[in-house]
Amino acid sequence: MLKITSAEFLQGVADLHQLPKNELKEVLYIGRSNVGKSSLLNKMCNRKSLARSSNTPGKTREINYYIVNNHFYFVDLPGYGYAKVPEQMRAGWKRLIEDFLKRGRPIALGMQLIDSRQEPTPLDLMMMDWLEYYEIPYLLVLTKSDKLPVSKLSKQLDTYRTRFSQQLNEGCCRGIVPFSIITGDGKLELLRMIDAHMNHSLDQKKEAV
Ligand SMILES: Nc1nc2c(ncn2[C@@H]2O[C@H](COP(=O)(O)OP(=O)(O)O)[C@@H](O)[C@H]2O)c(=O)[nH]1
Ligand SMILES: [Mg+2]
Repeated sequence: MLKITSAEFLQGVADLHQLPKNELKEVLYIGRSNVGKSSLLNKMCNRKSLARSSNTPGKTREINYYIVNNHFYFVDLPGYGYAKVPEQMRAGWKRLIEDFLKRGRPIALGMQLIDSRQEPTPLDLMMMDWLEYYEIPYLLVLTKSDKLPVSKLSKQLDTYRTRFSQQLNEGCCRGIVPFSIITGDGKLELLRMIDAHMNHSLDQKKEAV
């Protein structure tokens, strides 16, 4: 089981020329503003405020790199979907994310976060389409699972599994995981999945040599 023993903020990237040059594996955190991205990242690292939990959603426009165990990166992509963001900024976000994905970074796993109480938004679906297109393995992480009664959460999981059965069976979606920073629900599962994908891609590389 993966154990996170150290995690440090490395850099914020606003211009893709600033991306780290080494080839450490990356785990992406993707989701709309306020979905619980910073909270998830902090919880995974057992830290209170490694990733800033912002009160002004839509403000972070940088791709934030964190180095974990001196061995791989957690990459916090800028949140999207904040209603008050001007159209120009929205277009800038889209370009940044797509240019980033096009670069063919060594991405081990994407974490697509969606609020467990809600349906995916059009931008969530667009992100999933991009992950599929670039063949990046990803998880759907249903955040704030503590806010739903157990029976409703399990119903919601069924709904998601049915709706995204094609992505689960034939595409790049590797699972749907409920998560809560309050109860710790999902944390072990996410650590296990990150670990598996990290090693999986290493093995693939070895085989290719
Ligand atoms: N109840 C509950 N609240 C959460 C959870 N995760 C995040 N939040 C709250 O949701 C809000 C947005 O979280 P944040 O991590 O800043 O979202 P981000 O904008 O996606 O980075 C904050 O008030 C968090 O405390 C969770 O698992 N359970
Ligand atoms: Mg945040």
